[in-house]
Amino acid sequence: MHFDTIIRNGTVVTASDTFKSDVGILNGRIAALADGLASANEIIDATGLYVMPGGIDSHVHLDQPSGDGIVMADDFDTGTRSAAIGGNSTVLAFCMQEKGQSLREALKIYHEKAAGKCHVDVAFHLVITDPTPEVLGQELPALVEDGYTSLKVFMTYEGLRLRDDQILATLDTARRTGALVMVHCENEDAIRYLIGRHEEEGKFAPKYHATTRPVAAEREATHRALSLAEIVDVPVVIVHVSNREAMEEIRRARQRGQKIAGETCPQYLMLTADDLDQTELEGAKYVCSPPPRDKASQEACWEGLEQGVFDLFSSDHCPFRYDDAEGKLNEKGKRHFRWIPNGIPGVATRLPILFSEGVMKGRISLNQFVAVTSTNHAKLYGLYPRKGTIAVGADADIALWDPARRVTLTNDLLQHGADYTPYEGLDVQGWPVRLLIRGESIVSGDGLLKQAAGQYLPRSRSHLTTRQQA
Ligand code: DUC
Ligand code: ZN
Ligand code: ZN
Repeated sequence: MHFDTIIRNGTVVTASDTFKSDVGILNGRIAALADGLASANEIIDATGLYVMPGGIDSHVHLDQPSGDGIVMADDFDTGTRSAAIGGNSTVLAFCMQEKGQSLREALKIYHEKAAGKCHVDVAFHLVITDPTPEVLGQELPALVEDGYTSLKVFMTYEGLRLRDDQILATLDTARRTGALVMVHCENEDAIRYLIGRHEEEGKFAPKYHATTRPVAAEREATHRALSLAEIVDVPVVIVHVSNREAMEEIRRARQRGQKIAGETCPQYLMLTADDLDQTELEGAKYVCSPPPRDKASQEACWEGLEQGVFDLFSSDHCPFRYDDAEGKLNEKGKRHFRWIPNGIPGVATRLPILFSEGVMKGRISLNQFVAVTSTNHAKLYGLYPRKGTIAVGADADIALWDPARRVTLTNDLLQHGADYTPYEGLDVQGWPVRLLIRGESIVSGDGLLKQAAGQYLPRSRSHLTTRQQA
């Protein structure tokens, strides 16, 4: 058989297996996994490299309106460029419904933002901020049929948060339609109350972002979200879990028999609230929600990854420039933590950090790495088996990893729109030296070889909801 491309002499790693094999690629798909493949237009020598599914980052914010005068640092061009540099072949971005807006209108806008700009494949989660009877009764069911099979709801942020009855109604629609709901779990009323108290006490520095969003506010909301899901009998994903108490809520709900998924992110393994407590306004760089906690919370999140409490390791890439009037240091943000936009960049650093800190330091296996960074994302969000694995018939979305390559993370390397990385100066071992998407080489070395080759991906329903449906 003659292939377009053969990847030769590498070690293939999937979520379940590690084996020596050549990979034959034809028409953008994996056509053969066997030794001694010989004939192809292009032969890539992967001696000493791991041949892994391209990363799938299912939690990425790009070109999202972020409040008065605040501009997100990445659009679909820079954000997906950075994703590719970091070894990702697919990202799932959020399409945010404005109040009063139909979901179709919102999607039209986001498709226009993305059109012709994406360097990796892209799909959208819907963010439901206005769950009117029309949105839940008509629009959402039709959109799930059209391949928008997941959505996010917020329990925090005035203007975004849903009340419990609205969450229940949204969950119920998800149950009927087979959509998968992601929940941002923090108790808004508690946070509001604490912000008020901090204001009375004259506490305005970035570090108070963390003290106004305590673990108990996340734990309580996590428990409530899981209880609401249990009441309606529907799966949910608890996103960006930062600490042990919230994680244990997930474990307990599973023990009760609930079908749920959990996600954690690099910031909860690598940062703490102390990073927000720095001279001048440097701490603003680390403001995200939920906030990074403490060393014990980092250990808990590692444990959650090792033990499978977390299915997903995502970046929650939500980039703002630091030294910028439209970013972290906007005029109001300089005076009060409450106006510092929430979010940090991380789409390019997610995989190298977990590879280095997790695989190379012996905390997780190579197969766990692939599961939590790619395969589980594909399964949970309706892209499997086309995406997320190395198997005959799958898209040839392949990252070649050099486990020996040492890199010091610097902002310039990441090619995103932010003017900083929270991980500046971090030494990592292991790097994605080449990325193929649907068989085409997109990244080699530190540069993009091909521009805007990404495609939009309509999705099937989640493995979690299809098993649940009667
Ligand atoms: N939640 C996210 O998922 N991302 C950024 C901000 C937030 O609150
Ligand atoms: Zn969130
Ligand atoms: Zn997010």
